[in-house]
Amino acid sequence: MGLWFDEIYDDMMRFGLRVEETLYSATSPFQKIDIVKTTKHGRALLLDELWMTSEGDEFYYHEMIAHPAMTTAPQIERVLVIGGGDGGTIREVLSYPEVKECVLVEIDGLVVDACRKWLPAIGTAWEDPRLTVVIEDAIAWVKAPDRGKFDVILVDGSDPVGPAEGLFGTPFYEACRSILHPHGVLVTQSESPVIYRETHLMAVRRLEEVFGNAWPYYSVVPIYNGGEWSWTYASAQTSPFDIIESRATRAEDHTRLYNSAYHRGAFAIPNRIKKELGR
Ligand code: SPD
Repeated sequence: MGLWFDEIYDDMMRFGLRVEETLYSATSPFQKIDIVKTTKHGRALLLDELWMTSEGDEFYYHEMIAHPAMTTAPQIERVLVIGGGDGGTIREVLSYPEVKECVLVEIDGLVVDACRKWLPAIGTAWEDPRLTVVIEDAIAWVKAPDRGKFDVILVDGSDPVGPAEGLFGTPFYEACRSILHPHGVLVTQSESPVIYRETHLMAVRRLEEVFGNAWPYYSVVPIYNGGEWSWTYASAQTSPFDIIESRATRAEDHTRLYNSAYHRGAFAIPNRIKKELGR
């Protein structure tokens, strides 16, 4: 049988991968961090025993958190990434030459150190001179008075238990709005519409209240329990349907999933969610 690692959901459902070896294991003040070598997906990161990303499937998540905002925001000079300590989201952001500054605010420095060492195939942009890495609690960081305004904010947190819980709260969304240009776009990972439906709906409703508009969108992430995953796009003035085709076409030079047709399709809301959101 060998060694398997299972992420167990609510004592009812599990998603497992065969693991050949544990490469790194530590407990930070915030969480348990493991990097393992899986047979199917190569090296993978777990936080508090939940799958976060893997070399083999990471593009499903990182392309979809980054490109819908990056191809529609009118300006993409200043980008803030919250969480994202594995480096996959900043890699996609920094693939745009229009980006002049990208700030990554991650609460757990140990995650960044471990991923830089053990997941270099995912984090290929750590040395980009446009990047500033800040190890701080983003919930406090976004509230400080001197942050300036951003064009895009991407919230790449873990599940809303432990350190990431506040990343789903209205006060955090309000603080993000205050440091986003009115034309700016915020995208947050908004959980599985299959197994965390209530959390998903709550995030969409809160973002809609704060920004006036919120569009959930959907795709798959093979290593996440439930399979189907969601992100939510919020902006006071910008629509996710106004794709700047020249940017999308350039992104497609390297993307494995994302293209502008996929982007449009991802914003189709499944009926069960549509009804719950009253749309
Ligand atoms: N259930 C896992 C949710 C994790 C979302 N963030 C993943 C981090 C990848 N950069």
